[in-house]
Amino acid sequence: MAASLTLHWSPKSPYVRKVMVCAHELGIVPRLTLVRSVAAMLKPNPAIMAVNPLSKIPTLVREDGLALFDSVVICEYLDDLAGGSLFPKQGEVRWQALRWHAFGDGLLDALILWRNERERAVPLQPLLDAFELKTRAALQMLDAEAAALAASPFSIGQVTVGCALGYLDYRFDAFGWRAQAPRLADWFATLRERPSFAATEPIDG
Ligand SMILES: N[C@@H](CCC(=O)N[C@@H](CS)C(=O)NCC(=O)O)C(=O)O
Repeated sequence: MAASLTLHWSPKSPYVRKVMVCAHELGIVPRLTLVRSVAAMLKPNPAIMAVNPLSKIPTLVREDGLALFDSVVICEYLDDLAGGSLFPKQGEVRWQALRWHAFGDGLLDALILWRNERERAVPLQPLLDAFELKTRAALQMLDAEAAALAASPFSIGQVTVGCALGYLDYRFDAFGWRAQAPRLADWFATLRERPSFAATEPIDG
């Protein structure tokens, strides 16, 4: 029987969602043992730190004890394990996939810092303004690339951009991103219908 993999997991984390979307796409969800893990910047979690000193999720622990992180590495590992094509090996499609992957991750990093700042007792307004400016610009760029996102082979690029948009829905509902990026919104509406995305909608709890 194939070795099982333990994933430090939360239904709220967009980076964990990337991993789960990949696992669904690759048909290897049954190989994952999910361990509900709380990772909070202000409260390092000893259970995660035992395998990942950075106390971040996702962290994947193999049966031989090796812990893999972060989501970038885990997603590629799962793709390799399953013989998938979420990480195109060569050509222009590879660079486009990696570019969208990096961009989606960068947008998520900004959104998470934005949310942290927003929730402070006295947020720094110039920082909030800067995150909003970058997010609007990111949406503008992705909206211009909506046709390319739809036409390119499905890859880690679409997975990650989709998880970033899902996080906007989850934590920035009032921001109304769809009105700023209508073509992207249409693309995302189709993406959300994929079983891998439908099965991993963020939830509280
Ligand atoms: N670059 C990392 C980011 C992971 C990350 O920041 N995860 C958050 C949860 S959404 C976390 O673990 N935060 C806890 C912390 O920063 O201490 C990845 O792609 O996996």
